[in-house]
This record gives sequence, structure tokens and C-alpha cells, in this order.
Amino acid sequence: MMLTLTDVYKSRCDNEAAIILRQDPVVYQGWKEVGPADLSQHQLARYAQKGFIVLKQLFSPEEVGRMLREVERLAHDPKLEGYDEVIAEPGGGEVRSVFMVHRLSPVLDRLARDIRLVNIARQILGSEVYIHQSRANRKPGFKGKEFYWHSDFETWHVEDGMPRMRAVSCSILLTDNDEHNGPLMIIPGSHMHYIRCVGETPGEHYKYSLRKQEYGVPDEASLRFLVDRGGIESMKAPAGSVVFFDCNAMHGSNSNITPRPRSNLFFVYNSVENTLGAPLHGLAPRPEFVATRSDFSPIEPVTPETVKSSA
Ligand code: 6CS
Ligand code: FE
Repeated sequence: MMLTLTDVYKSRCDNEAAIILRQDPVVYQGWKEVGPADLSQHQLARYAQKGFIVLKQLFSPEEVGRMLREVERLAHDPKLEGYDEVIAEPGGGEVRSVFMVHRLSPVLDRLARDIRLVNIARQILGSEVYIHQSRANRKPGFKGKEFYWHSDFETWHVEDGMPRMRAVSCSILLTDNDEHNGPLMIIPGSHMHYIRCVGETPGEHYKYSLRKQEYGVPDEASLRFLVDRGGIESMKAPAGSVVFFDCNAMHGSNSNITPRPRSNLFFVYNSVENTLGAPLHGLAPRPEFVATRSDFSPIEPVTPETVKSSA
């Protein structure tokens, strides 16, 4: 008898949108090693309930300055011009995102392995972790366009074959994020429902979706359901702050028409127990710069001097 495990998180199968209850824990037990910036039990409980947590000014202005300079160096590096990793804003011109920054920059590679971030990811995911994806979203002044509402997990499950909801995004604010310049918005509690999207994913979808997502976009009735239950919170915080948010948290951000950039770095930590399988619907795997497949080995964290002295 052929056992066919139904995929509870299938999506983009037909023209039927649906709201499914989450079938996975949010905070996985089991990680006991203490780190210098660990979340308290209360913070972990709040994260489990809301789907995100904001840690104000985890990094010093000097550290943030170095990160921002490195992102701008990559964004304007003539050697990277025309590379798939560098995504222009719709309509061309400004650089919207640079992907796989942890492999393009030794400075950002060390940051991705910083024990202050890795240990919190381990606490949440209850295991060793590796980087599924990294990117810098620059959202430049006047030109930075929106990121419409979406669940990252819906894309990572359908297009990257990520089995379960056992990944966490870490966004480091490189500039002040305020109510004007397009801060990340998250719907509290939305991580507890999975929105099945309609439509059929086109081939090489990432070539368009990273500029403007048109498939894997939740329907308005489902979005209204989530917002009616949880409202909307903007991740307003000074540069150097860090937002950890669940892979299935519904999020988005508005365009930036102010002169001030809203530049954020994202590291996506995935559990080593949740490594990618085959994408759904016979889709071809997305390239390495969007979804790590070549190396699932656990991150070896680094403890910067600044942390040693303050730990
Ligand atoms: O497709 C992805 O993996 C990317 N797309 C969005 C809108 N957010 C997550 C990720 O950067
Ligand atoms: Fe996203």
C-alpha cells in the first residue's frame, strides 16, 4: 500500500485560497547552551505568542556603521554588476536587494555567525542552525519600493521544498526604521495560520518575485482575517536593533518616499533538522543565492571581542 503523506502546507495548487491552522511548534524546546544575548523564558513566550521580538540596539553604532558600509560596498561593486544576486528596484536604477551577502563578504559572514544571533536562533529552533538565505534590503530614499504582504514560509515551502515551519528570520536595522521610511510591518499572531495561495508558480519565478511578488500572494479576505485578529505592528526601532520573526509571520513594508534610507540586513536561520527537499509541483530548485542547498552543516558561531568584554 502506498503511503502518501498529505502536505499540510501545500499552496498554489488551484484557485482555492484557504486558511490552515499551523501544525508546528513556534519555539522548539531542547537548546540548553547559554549565550551572551539569550532570550529569557518570558521573551520566548512573547515570541511564541506574537511571532516576533524586537531587541533594541543589540549592536553598537560602530558595528552598525561597519555593516552599512559593507552593504553599500557590495551594492555598488562593479564586479557584481549584472549578477543575479543584485536585484534592482522595479523600473531599474537603484539596487533593491543584494542576496547571499554572507558569502560575498567576510565581514557579513562573521556577522551571520555572531553568537548573539546564532544562539537566539538555536533557542527558538531547538537545534543547531545553518543559513538558508541572507540578503540586504536597501529600500533607498525616494526610490525604495514596497514588499507586499507575504509569508516567507509559503514561498520557501513551495519553491524551495522547506518541509516544516522551523526557520527564523533575523533582521538587523542598519538605519533608523521609523513610521515614515517603510519599516517592516508584521501582523501579530499571523504565524499561527497558514494562508494557502492561489495560482500556478511560473518557471524561474524568483527572477520576478524578488522585485515584485505576484504569486504566493495571500488573498485579501485572508489578510483581513489576520489583521482583524492581530492588528498590524511596525518594527520601528533605532539602527542596531534586531527583529527576529517566525518564517510564517505575515509581513510586508511600504514604499519609502522619504529622503532617509531604510536599510536592513536579513539572515534566515533554518534548523539542521529542516533541510530543503524537492520544491512542490515539480518546480526546479531555485539557485543557491536564494536558497542554500550545497551545505547544511551547522554554523560555527564566533564571539566578537566586544561581546567577550561585555559578556
Ligand atoms: O523568495 C524569497 O525567498 C524572498 N522573497 C520575499 C518577499 N521575502 C523572503 C525572501 O527574501
Ligand atoms: Fe519576506
